[in-house]
Amino acid sequence: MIYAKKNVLARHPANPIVKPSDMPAACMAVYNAGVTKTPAGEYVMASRFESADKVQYVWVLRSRDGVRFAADPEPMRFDGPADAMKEFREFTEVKGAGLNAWWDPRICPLDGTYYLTYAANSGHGVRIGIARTDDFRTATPVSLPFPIHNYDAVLFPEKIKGEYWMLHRPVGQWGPTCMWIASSPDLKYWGNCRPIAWPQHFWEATKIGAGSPPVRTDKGWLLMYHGVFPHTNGKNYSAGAMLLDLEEPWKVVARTNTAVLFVEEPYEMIGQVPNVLFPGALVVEPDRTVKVYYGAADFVECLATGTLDDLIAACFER
Ligand code: BMA
Repeated sequence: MIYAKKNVLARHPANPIVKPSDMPAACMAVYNAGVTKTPAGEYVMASRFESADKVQYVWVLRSRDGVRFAADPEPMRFDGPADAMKEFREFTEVKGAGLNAWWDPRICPLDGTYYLTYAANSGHGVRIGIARTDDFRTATPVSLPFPIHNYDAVLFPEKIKGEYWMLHRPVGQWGPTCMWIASSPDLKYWGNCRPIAWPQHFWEATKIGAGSPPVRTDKGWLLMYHGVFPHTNGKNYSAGAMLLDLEEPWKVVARTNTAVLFVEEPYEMIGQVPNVLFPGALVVEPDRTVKVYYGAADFVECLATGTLDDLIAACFER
């Protein structure tokens, strides 16, 4: 198909808005962040920070305008009850290497506090972790919902039908790698697992996965997701948007035919992993403008802006 030129989302002129030199410690890369706007109007970014020895941390940055972020002096700490910490260490440290391997945090406001979902690697393979934080300085491990080969998890910001809900992304073995949903009474024990969205278009042919936690709109739960195309020289990541039914979130209401953001700028092409545009947060402002935060080339963090109405309209465009 040939599509008209349009800018559903426009890159911010200050891009990349966070880069390794902005961090207060030696940094190989800072990217794939989750972002939330607090009721007090502060933007909090939980970034994936890679130290000079390639260990992964979550490092928080804060902002008054959603564009200029200042990093906390130290990375986020994990602390909590001994049994939760034991389990957390068991699945975020690579045996022998002691690697602190938890990354790609997404932030979801829920139950008056904040939950982080992240990918955890212990050397067994990647699995999902959930942690809770009130201050974004210390996080308490909550659970590690599924076994390995599952990540790109985002929580819904409210209970639906009395349960917590989460999108997740098991790696397909005999079928396509697609987005699944699950529900839980307590954020620890998860069930009702079912696939809900598959790759449909060339730009997302290899796999799709949730990007931002869903945001309630009058047309459904709106979220950003990533789609991957298998070029000869490596994977190419783009961003699309999707609407899920408010009451039955396993039903896709509409999704973008085309990518709404795809690799165009040098900072998306040149980095640790070229041609990666990885959305992790969607912030809707009171004036119905939106901020979409995305990691670029597994190296820096970027921002694109637009309007809620354009993003929703793009989901329905055929
Ligand atoms: C995925 C994740 C992301 C990363 C992407 C591109 O599998 O590990 O963190 O941005 O690959 O390298």
